[in-house]
Amino acid sequence: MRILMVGLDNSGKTTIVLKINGEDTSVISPTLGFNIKTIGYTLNIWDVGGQKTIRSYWRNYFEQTDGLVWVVDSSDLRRLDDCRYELHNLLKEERLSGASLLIFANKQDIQGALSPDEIANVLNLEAMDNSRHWRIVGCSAYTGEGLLEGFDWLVQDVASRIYMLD
Ligand SMILES: Nc1nc2c(ncn2[C@@H]2O[C@H](COP(=O)(O)OP(=O)(O)O)[C@@H](O)[C@H]2O)c(=O)[nH]1
Ligand SMILES: [Mg+2]
Repeated sequence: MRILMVGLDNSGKTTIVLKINGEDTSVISPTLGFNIKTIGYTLNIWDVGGQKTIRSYWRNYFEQTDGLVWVVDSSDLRRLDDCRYELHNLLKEERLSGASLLIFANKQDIQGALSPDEIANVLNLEAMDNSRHWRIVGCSAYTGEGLLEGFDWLVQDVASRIYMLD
């Protein structure tokens, strides 16, 4: 299973991965009944936006991507327009059209952070293609809240499409 984690720089991608890797208990899936690390997955991480975007290079990964994780800094209100633009831009990629999309509304521990519903509104998620499998989950890479719920959904959604587990 190949997962691509993307978002503006500073959204919390590295912190999420450190939290997941540091806490074994946080990755045991209650619905699937196994640790997502044991099923074997590859995770690539990419900062988008500004000059860090090297899209031609990252295109090589798109073809093999089963699950896409888009990470949002829910407290960074000034960059939400950039965030929406970059997300919809990425979703135009033909080769990502089959990927399940998990949106992490991260940094929910910060006072004043927008809720997942508010983030969904601002990012105009309802405007996405009907065929897209997607879900938004509020999380905090600091407390770990929401991380399991999000990855659990993603892994299960991908598994049901690709590996036909039941
Ligand atoms: N309060 C809070 N800070 C966070 C959270 N996740 C990440 N950060 C902080 O946000 C900054 C950017 O995080 P980082 O993981 O480097 O973002 P990346 O550029 O997307 O990899 C760092 O200072 C992190 O400590 C979170 O859930 N809550
Ligand atoms: Mg990083």
